[in-house]
Parts: sequence; C-alpha cells; structure tokens
Amino acid sequence: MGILFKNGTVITASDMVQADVLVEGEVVTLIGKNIDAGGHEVVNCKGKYLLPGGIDVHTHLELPFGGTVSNDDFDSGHKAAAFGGTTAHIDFVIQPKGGSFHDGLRTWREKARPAQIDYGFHMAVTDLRPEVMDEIPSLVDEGVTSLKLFMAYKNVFQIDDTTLFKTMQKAAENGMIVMVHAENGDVEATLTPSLLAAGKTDPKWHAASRPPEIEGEATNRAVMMSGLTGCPLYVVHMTCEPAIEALRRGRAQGYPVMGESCTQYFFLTAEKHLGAPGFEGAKYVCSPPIRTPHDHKVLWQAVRDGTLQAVSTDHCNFWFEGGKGPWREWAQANNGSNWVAYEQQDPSYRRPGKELGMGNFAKIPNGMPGLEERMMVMWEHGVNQGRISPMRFVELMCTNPAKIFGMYPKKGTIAVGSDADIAVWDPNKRHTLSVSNTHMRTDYIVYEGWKVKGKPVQVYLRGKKIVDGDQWLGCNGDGQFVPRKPYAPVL
Ligand code: DUC
Ligand code: ZN
Ligand code: ZN
Repeated sequence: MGILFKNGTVITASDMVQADVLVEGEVVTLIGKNIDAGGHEVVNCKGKYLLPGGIDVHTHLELPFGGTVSNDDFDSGHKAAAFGGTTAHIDFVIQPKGGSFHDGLRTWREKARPAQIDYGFHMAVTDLRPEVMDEIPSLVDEGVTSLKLFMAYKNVFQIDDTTLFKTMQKAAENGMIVMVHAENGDVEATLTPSLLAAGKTDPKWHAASRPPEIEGEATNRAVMMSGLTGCPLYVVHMTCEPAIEALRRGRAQGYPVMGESCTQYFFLTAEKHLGAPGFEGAKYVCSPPIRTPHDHKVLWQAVRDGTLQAVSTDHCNFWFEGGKGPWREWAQANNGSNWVAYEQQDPSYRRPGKELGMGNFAKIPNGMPGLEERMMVMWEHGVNQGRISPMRFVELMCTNPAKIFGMYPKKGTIAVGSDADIAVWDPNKRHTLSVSNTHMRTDYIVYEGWKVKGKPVQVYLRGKKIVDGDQWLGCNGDGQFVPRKPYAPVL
C-alpha cells in the first residue's frame, strides 16, 4: 500500500501541472492523471500545491562561534525546518585547527545523531596543512563534495589566498565545488579597531566595519581564481551590488561561478534594523551585514535574471536575552537534547548570546534565525508579489540546491524515482510569523508580525508524514545523511 496524493498541482522547476502522485515506500513511483486509488492511503490535495521538500544548503546548527554556540541543533533545527517545508539541509563542518577533516566530520556526525530531516555536510577548510590537503579526495568517498573557505574572520576561520587557490586546484581535480564566504577579512580587521577607538561601538557600526566594497573585492578575487583553475565556485550569502556585479562578470566570461543570497538580505536594512534603538540592532548582526533597499532590488533582479541560483538562510541563531531568562526553561521543556547535555556538564552553565557584544559590536555573535521562515517569506514576497513564478521558486529553494550540490534527482524535485520529500502547500493559508509560534529555539525572529499567505500544511520525508498542521510526527533518527555526488553540474 502506498500514499496517493490526489488532485493536487505538482510544481517543479519546469512545470506546474495538475496530477496525482503515488508514493510507495520512500520514493515517488508514479505521476499521472486519475491514478487508481486501489488500496492506497489517499491524501486529498484539491486546491493545494505539491512542492518538493525545500533544501537549505547553508545552515550552522550547534556551531561553536563568537564565544558561544548557535542555539538550534540537529533536533530543534530540523523540526523547525520541516514546519517551514524544508526537508533537507547542508550544514558546515568546521575543520578543527590542528586537526583533520575527519576529526571535524566525527564531531558533526555526533551532533547529527538526533536528526529528524535529511542532511549533508560541507567541509570548512581552516588549516590546510599538506597532510590535510591529501585528505581532500577521501571526502568525496564520504559523500562530502563541497569545500568552504572563509575569506573573512581573521585569526578565526580566515584562510589566505594561497590556501584558496590550492584548494580550488585540488577540488577541481576531484570534481568538488568550492564555496566562499567572500569578505576581505584583512580590511575588516583594520576598520573595526578604528571604529571602536572612535567610540563607535553600537550594533549599527557593524555595517560600517564590513562595507559592500570588501564583499565585492573578495567575490571578484574568488571568481577570478575560479576562472583560472576551472574549479566550480559557489559564493555564499551575497548581499550587495559590487558582489553581484563581480559574479555577473564572471558568468559572462563563462567561468563556472554561481551564487546564493539568504532570505534576510532581501528585506532587512542596516539603517532600520541594525540601527534600531538601544541594543536591539544586535538581533540583526550577521556577516556580511544586511544592506540597503537598493541592494534588495539588485538581489531580486539577480534571482530573476539567473545571476543567483539559490536562496538559503545562513541560519545561525543566538539568544538575544534568552540565555539568562525564561526562554532557557522553555527550550529545555520543548526539546534541547544538547542543551541538557551542556547542563549536565556544568549545572551553572548559561549559554551566552548577543549580549556578549554589549559595548562592542565586534563581539556580537554573528547570525540570526531563519530556517523555518525561508520558504514562506520567499513565497509571499517572491511568488505572491509577482517577482518570481512558482516554478522559479521551486528552482531556487529546492531544485538548484540539489543539482549544484550533487543530490539531484534523489532530492529537489518530484519525479518518478525521487525521494518522496513533499510539502503539501496551501496557497491560501494565512499565517503570521512570530516568535510565539516558531519552532526554532530562539527568543526572537527577524520577521516578527509579518503576514504570509501560503504555507506547508503537511510535510513528508521520504514518504513519512512528519508535519500535519501544527502537529509534529517526526522522530529523532528519521533524518539520514545524504552522500553527495562529485562532478555536479554548473548552472
Ligand atoms: N555569518 C554569520 O552571520 N553567521 C555565521 C557565519 C557567517 O559567516
Ligand atoms: Zn559566512
Ligand atoms: Zn554561514
């Protein structure tokens, strides 16, 4: 007996058609008109869309960063993702300094034990010693086919140009893709102390310490190296015109370069959000910084004209003040596997959050929540407001991420043989985004009070229903690691 999704409209990157979808076991086995219900469980999808489960290729779950650890883990983050229609994500393993890639992988595999949705790993290169360089090909055997390098965060994650270039050469030889966080960390590390010395310590100065030029410069550098080495490049979290222009030039040259932006960069501004009164702006500190309404227009244009291939979140959330308030108890009561583990190690432990940067913007942990809202917010402002078609939405949120990162067609589409990761999307369902109804482990969201029309009402992971309205049906351990293929296409 299978599950028959009847009378829905199936949306893929190329089509939007009324069809029935039969799922048997974990995969889609038939798509067609008037499929016989014979013995199958029927899900009436009249008036609903059937979307492939979303894929967020840029998350940081339980990341030790900025003097603390990001809040959502492979338990809470997965649940939140699924409530937003996302059924797979790729998280960044960080190579420990002095350690190997496999040391990093071991740590992240341990973190992923409670997985509730499917996941993959990128490998962040922080310390490319010769023996570590030799480890690169073995990552492909482990299903890890993407290497990430930070051109920023001096003395923390930042690599130099030699490392970037050599990694690209090696990646190209092995069919891997290189991802970059493109900001010139040396310039940032020069600007920041002078701002602080001038008494410019509030959250809003974070934007001045990381101006668009340093993003444009670093993007251009990585794009040129990609052209030189032939290594496919994916620039993460692009935010502004100089960076988009660098990517556009590279693509016009025929270089194998691609890019994403993240939900927040289409909406939030440095002036209003980072500049909010008091310490409120800390909620919005992420790197690169949120920019201007002009940059929002540039990004929308870039997703429309194909300069950008995907939209992800860079989900990396820290308490605003919950680390010391009632939210801590809320988190414990709701989930909190790792939370409990930390408590057990030290009963007086309070996970710090944004308050670490009071009086010094450079010490505010970088990042914000967004994993749950990505698809709803982009549907509302992309599809409902006529900026992109439903097919382009699916392409950006599901299909391109799967293709670029070697998961297609297992993931990222609804097709015979694909995993039955399906979001039953009600285009008429109205919802108000709020911290009071989020499933993320957070004491704030950045879209508080925003109204959306269009929401997943049921979500299936490989044929198993994990979300039904407000009800959670998933289980720890349901989520599986997705080994990814090398030599993925350049889009
Ligand atoms: N930027 C963020 O804002 N958070 C996590 C890492 C990053 O690059
Ligand atoms: Zn980054
Ligand atoms: Zn990131």
